[in-house]
Amino acid sequence: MSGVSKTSEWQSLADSAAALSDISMRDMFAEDQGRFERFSIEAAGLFLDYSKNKITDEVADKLAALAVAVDIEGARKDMIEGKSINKTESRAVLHVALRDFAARAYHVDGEDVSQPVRAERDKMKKFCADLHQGMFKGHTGKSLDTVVNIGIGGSDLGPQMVVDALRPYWINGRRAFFVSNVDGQHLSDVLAVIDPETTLFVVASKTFTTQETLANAQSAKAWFLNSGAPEDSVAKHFVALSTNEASVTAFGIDPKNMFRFWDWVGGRYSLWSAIGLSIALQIGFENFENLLRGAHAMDEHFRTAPVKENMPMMLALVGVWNRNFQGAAAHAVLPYDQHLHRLPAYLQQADMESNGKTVTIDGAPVGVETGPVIFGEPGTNGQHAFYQLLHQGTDIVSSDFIAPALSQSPLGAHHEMLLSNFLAQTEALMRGKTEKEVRAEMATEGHSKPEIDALAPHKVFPGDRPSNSIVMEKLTPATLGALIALYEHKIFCQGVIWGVNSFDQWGVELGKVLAKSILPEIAAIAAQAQHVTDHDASTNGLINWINEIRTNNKGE
Ligand code: G6Q
Repeated sequence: MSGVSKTSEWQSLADSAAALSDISMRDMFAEDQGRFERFSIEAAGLFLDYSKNKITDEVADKLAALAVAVDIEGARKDMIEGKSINKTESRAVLHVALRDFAARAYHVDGEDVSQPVRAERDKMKKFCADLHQGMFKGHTGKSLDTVVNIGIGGSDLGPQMVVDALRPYWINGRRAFFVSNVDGQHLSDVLAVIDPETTLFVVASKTFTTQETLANAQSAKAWFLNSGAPEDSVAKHFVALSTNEASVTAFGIDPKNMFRFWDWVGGRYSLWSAIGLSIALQIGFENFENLLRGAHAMDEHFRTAPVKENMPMMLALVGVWNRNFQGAAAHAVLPYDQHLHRLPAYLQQADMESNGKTVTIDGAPVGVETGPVIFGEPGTNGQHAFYQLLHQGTDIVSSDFIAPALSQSPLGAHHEMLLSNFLAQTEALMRGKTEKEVRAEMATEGHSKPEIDALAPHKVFPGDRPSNSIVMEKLTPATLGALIALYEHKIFCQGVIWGVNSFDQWGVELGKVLAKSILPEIAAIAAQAQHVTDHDASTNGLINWINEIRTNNKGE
């Protein structure tokens, strides 16, 4: 068993969960008019209501005591002070330094990193200005109005999610595309609709060794040169975002067209760094800065607020309550804002890659359930798809509902309809509908007793399904920045509670290594398809089946 499950606070929470098993949230609300006031927090332009979770004051106190027992405040201090908290990779974790515009110093290995951070941000700012004002032009003298970001994972999901989320802030006439998948269809689809003379390729890769990104970047470069562009014009159409100057240079990108960041910026925490260049080019540098400032406002709240008033901490603690004491193995992210349609995918990586771990930071079995499965879709689309399971499935799924009070694009009564759906869903999940209510309703509607007997069980909603609501005035660069930082810190706090290292991702390595060994065995890459026997029977069988088709179809 891990450290945390042995603490008296953990045991005491388990006792509370057992004691509350016969009490419904519906009753809790009926008996206590003050839940909303007590179980809500406002900070950095966001309002969190966590009252629709099966908690009491006693549980909230015990959760806060758990946070103290695992020394969450000490862990937070260690992160901000640049200690090497990512122990398995011997790295500091300092994405907060990237969005601090004050003169505060951040030290990594005794060196203040705030100056290089500022210098790189200034370089990005100048580049954006030059490109937007047409001073940085393509090789035929045309302005570059299109950006193709080539990256994957942390070098793709964040920038793409933010660019989509901030569509109302797009600079008129500019286009941004994101290519990540090594599936050639992804790049081909984009190349089909862009003009090489007006396109800037932004090759985003922290390591600059990632197979998918390098393959896409090489193919994009070949396409660009095939369009008739001379070799020396690559400098005008390709820039790199990376920590690896040698590989950037070897690829053929001039280091003066390279925007740097550092190994203390984790891939999935990197949109605030040079990795945000595609965001800044699409929405303007001032709006990019506002995104950073919004995140910083949440950082300041996270850094200074006591546990029970601390939004990321309470979101994390309620998440632990649902995951470990209420049996919620899955967590839905449900943005009621179409522009946040990539937020579930972004948080899937942020959360699952960070906390999908089975050993503690010291390598011992963790002994408790860790990160839940994260999934989601924008409301109201999800309502017509998977909410059935949220309401009546056999498993408890917790959820976050996210909505702006005001729309960026008001259109008739659309936003009122959207908001009413968001609020209705959280109420329905919490209250449910009893058999007695179903029967009474059906009787009022004039149904016969046999009809009621047959249908009533299907129309019962158990309720007691936990949800958080996160609302804001409008989805702006600043509120989006705060929202992302909220989740980053929530994930960090949960990692501290479970005792895992939230900043490594060894679980993605094995597949990469195996893919390298299979690549030469795929026909058309192999000079001649061999009968493959060096894997398990299933993998061998699939390779041989695919190879047979591929060797018979020489067009491939
Ligand atoms: C994120 C991960 C991972 C990474 C990609 C791309 O935290 O480390 O998703 O971002 O594998 O890596 P590169 O940026 O090095 O190409």
